Amino acid sequence: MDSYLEIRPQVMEALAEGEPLVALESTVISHGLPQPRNLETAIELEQIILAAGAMPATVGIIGGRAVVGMTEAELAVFAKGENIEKASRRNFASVLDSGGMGATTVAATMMVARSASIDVFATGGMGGVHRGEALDISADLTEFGQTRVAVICSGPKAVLDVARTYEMLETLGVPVIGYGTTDLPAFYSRSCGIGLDQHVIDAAQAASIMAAHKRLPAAGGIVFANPPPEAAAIPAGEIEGIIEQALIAAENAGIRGKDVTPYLLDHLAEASNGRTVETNIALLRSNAEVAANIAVAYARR
Ligand code: PSU
Ligand code: MN
Repeated sequence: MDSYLEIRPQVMEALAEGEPLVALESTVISHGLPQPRNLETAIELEQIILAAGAMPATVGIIGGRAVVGMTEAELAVFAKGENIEKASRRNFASVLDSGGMGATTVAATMMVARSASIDVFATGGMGGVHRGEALDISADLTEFGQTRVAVICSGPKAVLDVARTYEMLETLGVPVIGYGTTDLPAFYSRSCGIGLDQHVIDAAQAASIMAAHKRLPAAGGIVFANPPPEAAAIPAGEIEGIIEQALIAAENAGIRGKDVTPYLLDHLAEASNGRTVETNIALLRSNAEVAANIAVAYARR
């Protein structure tokens, strides 16, 4: 096994037995959700995956290795967020080399999941093409183009240019497959007005497409787009106003690079009196459960 990985025993065992596994990222813990909801959620997502019959493996960089299967104590340290670098592919080696801690983004977690032979990964919303002129495009997209992991998420984050993100995914050859929907969800919203021409109705069908996809040369990632639960979703029209305010605030504060997404999520949480946080958690839970079901169906094949 690649030496940059530290695969924990319970994950190693599940891999050896051919049991279903679901990877989880740690940027959402350290930089995406406020305390103490972030730690509660990180623990709960693992419980949901276990209850659905799969092994959870939260990924983070600790002491020069990419840990696959963080402990609860480690999750608690990441939830505190002190000295936890947001690590994507571009700065992964620096964080490893520093010997410090790094919270892995979608891109970095996909890379680690592939190295560890984990085929399924659950998160909230993916990164993508940011609005405006800055040519700020998340490395999540290029990772999807090259790394074969099925990622269950609720579409691109609503703060992005969702239409351009979808076009970019098409260019990169990434299947974007609605899970029980024919509309592209946009994180907080069940629909953003973009229709999907590929969809599945259940986990077995998702696993079947994954198996076909694996047969292709240089197969990259797959997006399974699972809309947020009806009760927690916020209609796009209702959230757009505060997103625009958040973008203006970020611009005025001179926020750039990897700080943009955490800043925007934080701003939305405050401006909505915590409503976006509850939606984010509800969709994370749902995505974890769907991911576990897909992992179980895939492992059965
Ligand atoms: N999903 C969430 N909350 C988050 C993220 C995803 O519900 O905070 C994180 C992911 O780790 C994703 C990152 O990779 O936001 C995107 O950051 P950027 O736009 O800087 O690539
Ligand atoms: Mn960026």
